[in-house]
Amino acid sequence: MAQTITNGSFEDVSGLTAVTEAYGIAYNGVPNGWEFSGTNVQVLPYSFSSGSPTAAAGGLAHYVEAWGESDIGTLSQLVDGFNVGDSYRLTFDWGGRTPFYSGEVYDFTVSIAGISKNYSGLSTQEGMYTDHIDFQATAQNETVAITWNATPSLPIGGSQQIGLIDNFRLEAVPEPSSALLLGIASLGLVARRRK
Ligand SMILES: [Ca+2]
Repeated sequence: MAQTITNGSFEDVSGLTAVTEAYGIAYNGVPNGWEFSGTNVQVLPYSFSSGSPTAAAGGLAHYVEAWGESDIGTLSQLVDGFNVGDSYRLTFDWGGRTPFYSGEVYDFTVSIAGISKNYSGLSTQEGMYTDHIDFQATAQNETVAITWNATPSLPIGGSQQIGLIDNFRLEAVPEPSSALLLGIASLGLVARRRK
């Protein structure tokens, strides 16, 4: 069965507050299906500014990012339906954005089932990149989370995070042994048909 992340593409902006800013329409508020521990999280169109990245393959219109001075927060979602011990892959698209101010960085961590990946650097890039985390389910429920880390040494009074993320999706990964057995079974079927 499928383990579905609700609104993993951040395309559902219903209920959020649309705010017309200098660079385009931003949607303030916690994205549907998600929880957020901080205060400043936004869903933004890829056209938000000249520095926004080009949408990743698939061309979906919005991504999510958080910003602030400190303790920016964690966006998370509890996902149901895992089989303990089975293997899964969490895939997502991430990127930086051309900074509004010199020296802005991105620094965030994506995690699930006790496995995490950190992304950090100077925000000079405009592209979106696809990465994934392979994990074994440790429970029927697992939390998908992205934490924007505070970086107090930065200008404008502290952190100004512009790390962004989009297109969280999950898939089950067949165990090598299972895949091998399936392969052998298929060969057996083919051999039988040839007789
Ligand atoms: Ca999207």
